[in-house]
Amino acid sequence: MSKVTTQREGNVLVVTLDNPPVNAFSTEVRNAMAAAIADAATDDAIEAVVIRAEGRMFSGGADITEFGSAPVHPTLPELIDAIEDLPKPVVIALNGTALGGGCEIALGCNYRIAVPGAKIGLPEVKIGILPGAGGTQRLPRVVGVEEALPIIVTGNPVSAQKAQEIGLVDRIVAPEALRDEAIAFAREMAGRAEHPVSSRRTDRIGDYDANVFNTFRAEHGRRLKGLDAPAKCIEAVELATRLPYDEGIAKEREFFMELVNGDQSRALRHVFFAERQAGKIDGVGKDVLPLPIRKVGVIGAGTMGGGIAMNFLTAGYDVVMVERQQDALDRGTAIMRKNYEATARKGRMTAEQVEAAMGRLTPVLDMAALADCDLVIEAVFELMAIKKDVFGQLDAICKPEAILASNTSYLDVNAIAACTSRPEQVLGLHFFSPANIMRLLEVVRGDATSPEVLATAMDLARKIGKVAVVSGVCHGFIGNRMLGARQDQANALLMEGALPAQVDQVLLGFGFPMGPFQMADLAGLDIGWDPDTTSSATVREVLCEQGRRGQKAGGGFYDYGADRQRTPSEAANAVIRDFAARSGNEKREITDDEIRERLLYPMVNEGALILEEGVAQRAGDIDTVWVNGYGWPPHTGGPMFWADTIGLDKVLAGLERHAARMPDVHVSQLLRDKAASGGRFNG
Ligand code: 3H9
Repeated sequence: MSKVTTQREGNVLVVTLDNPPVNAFSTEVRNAMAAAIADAATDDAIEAVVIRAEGRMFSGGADITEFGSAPVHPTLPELIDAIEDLPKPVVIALNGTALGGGCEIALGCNYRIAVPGAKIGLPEVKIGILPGAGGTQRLPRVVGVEEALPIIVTGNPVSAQKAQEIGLVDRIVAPEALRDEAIAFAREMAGRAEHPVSSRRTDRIGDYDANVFNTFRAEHGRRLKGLDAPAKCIEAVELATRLPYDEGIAKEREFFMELVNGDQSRALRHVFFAERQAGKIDGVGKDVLPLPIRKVGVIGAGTMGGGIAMNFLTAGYDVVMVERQQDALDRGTAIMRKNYEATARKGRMTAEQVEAAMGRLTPVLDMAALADCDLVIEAVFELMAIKKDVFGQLDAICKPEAILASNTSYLDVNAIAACTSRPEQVLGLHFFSPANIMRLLEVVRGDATSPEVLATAMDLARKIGKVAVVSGVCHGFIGNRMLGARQDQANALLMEGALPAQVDQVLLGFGFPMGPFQMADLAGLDIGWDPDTTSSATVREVLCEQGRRGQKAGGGFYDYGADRQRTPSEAANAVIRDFAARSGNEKREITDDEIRERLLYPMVNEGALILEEGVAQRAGDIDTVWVNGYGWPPHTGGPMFWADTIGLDKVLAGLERHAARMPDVHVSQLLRDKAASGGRFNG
């Protein structure tokens, strides 16, 4: 079936785009649309055009899969120019989301109408490019510089209402009336002699605060540091204020080509597709339908349990939350309410939504209340004996068809499943703290976990807004296992003469939001530390014994002031130096390059082992875990994509160079093979 069709409605030509799933402007679509516009130009019976779309949105923009190959004519900018140059009015009817090229095509039309639920935006910056089909030059001319800058530089869309306020949309109409209203609008405009043409408008662009660009750069400086695309976006908008349209558009094209062929955009496009690919489970086809989930049980009302429960409450599920003591239950419930209220204060929830979410929560002390839950997730203490006990009880209490999940971060899900009479209905659902905010969910597939249960977990993850990645069973699954490889080296580096601030700084410089020792301080050094059995055997133990239990205690690897700012700690460094002196290592100057290689190459190696063992389905899944759960900078694509980019032979050579200092790192055969053949982890 054709992806673009035309219908005549009297003197109006209706051009309909139908290219599921997101109506992307592929080569085929661009060709067909250009042909329709050419027909409209030559047909005297046609006095106006309506562009509309079928499906659940208007368009997700250019077809990103076509990036990286030579542009094919008509390009999107050429198509949009043809629409703008048509000497007959063109009305676009936005039936929903219109992003990137979808928004740019709207800017090329004379009139824009939208349904109330439409979201309109230019998210190109999020995939490391700028709007390259006129967006940076037309949008400021239509809405003014102050409104255009955040849309282009943050990539966040605006609602139809906001779009109308700023002049991006002319009318808002009900979805069921959209087609007819668009035709009526086009007919109404057909009689006029003049129509607004975005590229020729001068009424909105001249009047802006001269400091707007510098203020914007200063306000967003930290978030945009190290990224190529946002800087180019700002520059392009600035040029729109200074250059004639044709010259501005030539600069936009130049910037676009530079960015789209750069490493950052390649990496960000990889992240985009890897996240979507991660939702697909090898061997579980679309014919495997998810099981119905209406009521969810959560065991534990601590930070983790409460955060997990909030995900489901927000998404409209009924939740039963179980604790052993009334005061712990009350405390947990109060924190959840406080978190919701904070969200409401930021304008991201209404007071009614807060009450509705809390109204769906049933806090209880008795596990028997879980009997009719469709899914129960336990977030109790991370000890196998306790988990086994809980699963044994759940098996007896829960209805036979209920799914039982553990939020374990490290433990053997197969051993947990074996305590039940329904191992096929048991799996791991590993949330990341704070569980109501972090996007990652590791779905841990036990040997016996059924395809239906896996499909249900992936479907649920999508419904609660998570990026889900399937992991096999191993100690720490994908994320924590690789984190362990990094932490071993971070600790070893301290014993060889480095200090926490130097190690952390290297990762901050790489683009991580925090380094391993900052992270340890934030989590608390006393996780898993027992004052009764402490033996002063590790730096961490001694720091805990000294009361340096992390940021919450005012000190850990660093000292913290009242503002929670870290400063290097003489006391902690003395402990480290003392251990280093007794380690037998010769103290030496360690370069930042060595630190980066020692921290990151063993992670890549661990990722390769994880792939080799089949724990992860694909390299992109590992990247998705690290970008969404551990702050790996997305513009480098995740550990495996980054390794592909710098070259696997280089990674292998680095591992071999440092081998004597890393006796526990066993180099993966997969890495060796790929390095030898010039291969990549990601396709
Ligand atoms: C652009 O327009 C450039 C111009 O400025 C200049 C050009 C010269 N292309 O996300 P979903 C696939 S740049 C190709 O699950 P949702 C996606 O991979 C573009 N494929 O749906 C998935 O495939 P699969 C600027 C795309 O409803 C399927 O569609 N635009 C594209 O949750 C469903 O996607 C953007 O950056 C695409 N543009 O969300 C917007 N978009 O089924 C990028 C999606 O095989 N897209 N696919 O896994 C999005 O943000 C979301 O996909 C959207 C829908 C909000 C549209």
